[in-house]
Amino acid sequence: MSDDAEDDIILSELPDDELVQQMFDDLYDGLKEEIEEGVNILLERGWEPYRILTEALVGGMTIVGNDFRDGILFVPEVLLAANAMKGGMAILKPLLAETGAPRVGKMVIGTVKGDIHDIGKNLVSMMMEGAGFEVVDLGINNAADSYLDALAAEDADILGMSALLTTTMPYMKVVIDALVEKGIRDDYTVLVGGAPLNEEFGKAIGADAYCRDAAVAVETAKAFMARKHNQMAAG
Ligand code: B1M
Repeated sequence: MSDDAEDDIILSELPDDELVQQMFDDLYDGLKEEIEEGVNILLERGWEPYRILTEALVGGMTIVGNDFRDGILFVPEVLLAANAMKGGMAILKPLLAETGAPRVGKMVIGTVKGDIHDIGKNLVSMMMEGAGFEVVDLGINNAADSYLDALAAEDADILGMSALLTTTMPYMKVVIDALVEKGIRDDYTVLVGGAPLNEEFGKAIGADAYCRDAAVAVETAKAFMARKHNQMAAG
């Protein structure tokens, strides 16, 4: 599309389906302001924040991911797309957290050492907060000590780890082994996630569960907390 044609598009005049398609294009092009505008328009039209997140933002990022994989997009473009996505997520974050749910548990989460991908982790944090969990986000590139120190300092229930690279996912086992070594493995529920992981890997490294996406992370965390409360009630 020519620049002129691009200039002519008025997002607020597009019907929902075309607006979402346009947001896919804008995310692809790393246009943060347009993404923020699109999110606000969908909110004004009554879309639930979670629907905007999954259908417009994650949907758009999937296209970016595929073209990155296929060598059509490169790191600088993907960084711009990630930045645009973060702009949209920042608007949705307080709305997702606005449920007024009571505190159900506390989670420490971070991306593992050597890995700087944080979009998925941030999404998990947002969804967990939205479901009433208190979340301590350690950011990216975390060594085992960083997780262990935070778990102790925060009196957390859950450890969440994210890895997006096949080269960094084995580090999750290093962290779990460090918990075992300190004799505190059973004090925490360990949940792991990230695109290259699967159920089998989660089991093999000794995690309590692998979470395919943020929604599964919330459901799994809730289930583990319910079990913990039942055990405590049973004495
Ligand atoms: Co990177 N990168 N990247 N990258 N990147 C991938 C992961 C890759 C699959 C792309 C590809 O080739 N197809 C590939 C990995 C290949 C492999 O390991 N087999 C790859 C590569 C190779 C690299 C570099 C090495 C590229 C280079 O420099 N040559 C480099 C590594 C840097 C490093 O970490 N040391 C790199 C860099 C980058 C950017 C900086 C440009 C950028 C990251 C920006 C940022 O995060 N701030 C980036 C991006 C954006 C991607 C892709 C395109 C998108 C990732 C993403 O954000 N997805 C990605 C391709 C892809 O995954 N299709 C790719 C959207 C997000 C919502 O999904 O993160 O899967 P995801 O999170 C989901 C679930 O996985 C789950 O829930 C989330 C929400 O539903 N989940 C959890 C995730 N963490 C969880 C934790 C939990 C629970 C669930 O705990 C409880």
